[in-house]
Amino acid sequence: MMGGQFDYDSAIVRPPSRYFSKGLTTRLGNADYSLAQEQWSAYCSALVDAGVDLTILPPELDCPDSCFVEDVAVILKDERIVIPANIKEKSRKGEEKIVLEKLSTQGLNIVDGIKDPGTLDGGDVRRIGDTFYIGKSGRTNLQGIQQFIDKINQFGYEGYFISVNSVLHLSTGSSYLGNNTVAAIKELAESYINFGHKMIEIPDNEGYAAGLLRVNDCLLAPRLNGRSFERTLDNVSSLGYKVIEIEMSEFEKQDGSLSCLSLLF
Ligand code: CIR
Repeated sequence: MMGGQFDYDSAIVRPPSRYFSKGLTTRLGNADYSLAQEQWSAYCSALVDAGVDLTILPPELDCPDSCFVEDVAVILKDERIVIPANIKEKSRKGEEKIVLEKLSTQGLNIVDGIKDPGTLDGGDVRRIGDTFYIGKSGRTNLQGIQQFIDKINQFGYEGYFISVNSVLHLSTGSSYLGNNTVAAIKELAESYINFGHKMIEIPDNEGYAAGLLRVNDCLLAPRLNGRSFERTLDNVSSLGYKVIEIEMSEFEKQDGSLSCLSLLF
């Protein structure tokens, strides 16, 4: 355990479905399909530049949110274990099938997943070293969290929940950057600080920038409508990663952030 947490060589991704704009959203919605495809391609290129081999699966036509693969499972990459999530939203049920099949053919071991009445979206799970934090959110409930913690305990990890109220998932409002340092919006910062982590606080007017994604020595950072999140970029610059900015306007409209577009291992 505790190989480099950010040493990834593989990822599963799925392009946006042509019904992408019909997906769940609490925000603007109405995403543009061809722009989303373009942004998704740039995202994939960034993962490849960061040293990752991609497995591209087809979209699930009945599930407009199927590009958000992070939500369907949690991978313990050092142990090559996959814990299937249990996404609460009906319109997303079934997205996991092809992803789990593919991970299994790639030699990962799929264990029993989270079961009703427990619900858990992968986007609510963040790992920091030997600890997993799980967002108690509109999607992930306490039963789901308890089941997840029981499972990871068997592999030597511990888990704690963090309440998430102002954003969709824990990953929407926070990301782990390495060296015990987390970037988080105000609502979540205090919890991580109480658990002993160093904090790069995301300014209120740059909230979407909390969804950063560290992959090997690269840090993927979102850009919205052609604009960089300058203060956040400035704050993370001292960490020394190669920053790759990705335009995310269409995914933001559907409540998605950088991490949700891939399952890395
Ligand atoms: C949903 O509401 O489920 C999708 N529209 C967005 C999911 C984003 N996933 C993530 O942040 N892990």
